[in-house]
Order: sequence, then structure tokens, then C-alpha cells
Amino acid sequence: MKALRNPQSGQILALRDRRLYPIYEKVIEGQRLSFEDGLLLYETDDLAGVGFLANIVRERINGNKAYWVRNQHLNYTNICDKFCKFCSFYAKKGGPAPYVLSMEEVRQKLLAYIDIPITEIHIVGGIHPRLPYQYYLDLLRTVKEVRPNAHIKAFTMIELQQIQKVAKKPLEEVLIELREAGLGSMPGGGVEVLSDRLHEELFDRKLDGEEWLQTARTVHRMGFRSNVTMLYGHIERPDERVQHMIRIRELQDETGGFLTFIPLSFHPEGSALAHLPGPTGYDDLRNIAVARLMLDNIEHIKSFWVMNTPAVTQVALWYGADDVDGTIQEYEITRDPTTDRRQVLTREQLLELIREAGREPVERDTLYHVIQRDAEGAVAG
Ligand code: V47
Repeated sequence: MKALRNPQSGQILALRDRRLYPIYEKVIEGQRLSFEDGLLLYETDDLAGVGFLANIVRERINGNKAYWVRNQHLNYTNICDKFCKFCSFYAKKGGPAPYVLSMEEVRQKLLAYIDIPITEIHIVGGIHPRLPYQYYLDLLRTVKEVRPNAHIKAFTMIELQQIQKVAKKPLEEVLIELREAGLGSMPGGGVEVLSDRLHEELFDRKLDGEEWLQTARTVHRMGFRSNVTMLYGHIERPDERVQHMIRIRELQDETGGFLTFIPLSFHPEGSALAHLPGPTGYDDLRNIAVARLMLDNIEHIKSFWVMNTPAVTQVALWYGADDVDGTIQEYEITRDPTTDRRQVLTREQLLELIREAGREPVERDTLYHVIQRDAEGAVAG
């Protein structure tokens, strides 16, 4: 077995699976990986080898840094007419009770954490068929009123389509108005896996892959940055995951608008797919690593600790991830209603998580500007 070297850290590893050597050569030379390479990265049982390769790219792009953000999530409604089979968040008989946050409730939720120097408010909700256009504008304006300095990352491509529908205007015009009301960028949810088969099987009422890509293209053309996710660990196949990444990579070549790719670890509990076992930590690490290797044109790979656990996120920082999302405050999409487990990490806990893993924590804002704070925690400069 030939030992290989990570040129950044000097880390040495012998790849157990010889088929990975040509991928190592490509990684060292900065060459793009093919669909077949992606399949092999999923197929091999040499996960340590895949992680080693991903770590080379991770350290080349982001060094030893692990980015984090002080954020608060707001889920304005759980009423949704899309009925995606993987989702446990939407209101249904015997499940979560329906709600729509009033502007007063939005204000209260923001005020509850007003003493924390949060820089990002992450807003998503179900696709409520009857919310008027004005609701979305009021939502953004209310957040800006209470937190004038925070960046608002809001509305997936699916929500944008709904907002455009109720606004009865071209998407471009709606985006201009949402920007004026305070919208800063878009989160990465809603895309799931770009595959016609999965669209048909799991989320046929939502935008299909082509429509999702077209919406993201428009959003980027209008000057917004956005994230992009991949929901894995349900009924998708490895070839569908690789194809998803390649389609995202192609759009990124065209627009450069994606900031971060986020593999999301599926939680079966409470969904129509509750009989499935869900992904393991081993699957989580592999998906992070393959994403890092395939998506050579996206700067950041996020390990979302809420879904894959803080422990897996620590290891993921050596398997391709350079971002751990944030302090969160409240998270509803995968909250298990049978426990009162709070999905919050304080700044200290998040810093400890990163340092314990052997990486250097760097606080960032949504657009990855580094945040320097003074001793009191105020943003410096
Ligand atoms: O779109 C729904 C997924 C997404 C489940 O952009 C589920 O920075 C797991 O997109 N198990 C919303 N996942 C979350 C999301 C996100 C999260 C963190 C950061 C960012 C970002 C984006 O959650 C949905 C869907 O893909 N989801 N149900 C479930 N049962």
C-alpha cells in the first residue's frame, strides 16, 4: 500500500481501496471529479480514505478554520399544502397543531433573545396557500424593526414561488420588493434531491428539479446569494445523490451564487417514512465528504449539527465540513415533540465543540465576513 500525503497538514494515510488512487491524483491536481468518481466515493468501504481526500480539499480552501454564526431560526407557519412524505413539520391530524405567527408573536420571539448579539435571522415556513403577499413583506419589515442590524436569510425557492403566486407579479419584481423590505439572502432548503423519480415519489406537489434550478438562477441573477441542501438517508440512491451534486455544480459554474452546500441528515420520526431507519453517523460523514469532493466550486460545506448531532459535526470537520451553522435558539423542522430536548448551543458550547475537534472557530456573518468583537461582545469596527 502506497502512503499518501495531505500537502496542507502533512497528514499521511494509506488508502485501503486502490481504486481511490486516481481520485487522489485528481484531488492533488485540482481536477474536477466525474459522475463515476462520485459513485465510487459512495461505493467504497474505505470511508477513512474518502474523508482523507475530502480533508485535503477542505484544508486547501478553508485551512484550519471552522465557521459559525450567531443566528435565530423563525418558522412562521407549519400550515403547508405540499404534504412531502419526509416531513414531520407540517400540521396534520394527530400531529403538530397548525399555527401562523402574528407580527406580535414574531416580535416576541425576537425580543426573547434580544440580549444575544445575533447577526442572522433564518426564516422559513410551510407553503400556506392563503397567506397574502403583504404577510411576507410585514414579516421582513417586523424583523428589521426589532433587529435592524441582522441579516435576514429567508424563503426557499419553493416559498418564493408561492410568494410570487400570491403577489401576481414576475419573480424579479417580487425579489426587488422583498429586498426593499429587508431580505438579504436565501436558505438552502426545499430542493431535497434533484431527481424526477424522487420528486414523483416524495414531493410531487413542489417545484420539480428544473423549476427549482430556474428559480435559483433568477435569484442569483438578481444579485442574491443562496445556500443549497441535499436531504439524504431516505429512499434516494447514490447515483441520484451524485447527479444532484453535478446539477448544482453546473448551475454554480453559471451563476456563482451558492455560498454553502448542506447535506441534511433525514429524521424519519413523525413522517410518512417513519418505518425507515434513517442515516447513521457513518452515512453523515460520507455525504459531507463526497459533497466536499464533488462540489469544487462551492466554497463552504456545512455540517448542520441539529440534524446530525454535535458529535458527528465534530468529526465532520475532518471529513470536508468547514461550517457548523450556529447557535440556532429554536428549531422546529426536526424537533421531536415527545422530548423537550432544546436545539440550542450557546456561543461557549459551540466554541468548545470546534476547539475540542481541533479546529479554529471563526465567527462569521451570513455572507462569510469574519466578525471581530470587542471584549463586551459588540461587533468591532
Ligand atoms: O427543506 C424536512 C429538510 C429542510 C426533514 O441554508 C428534513 O443555511 C431531516 O434547509 N428530516 C429545512 N430534514 C432546513 C434547511 C436548512 C437547515 C440549516 C441551514 C440551512 C441554510 C438550511 O429540512 C427542508 C427539508 O429538506 N427536512 N423534514 C426531516 N424529517
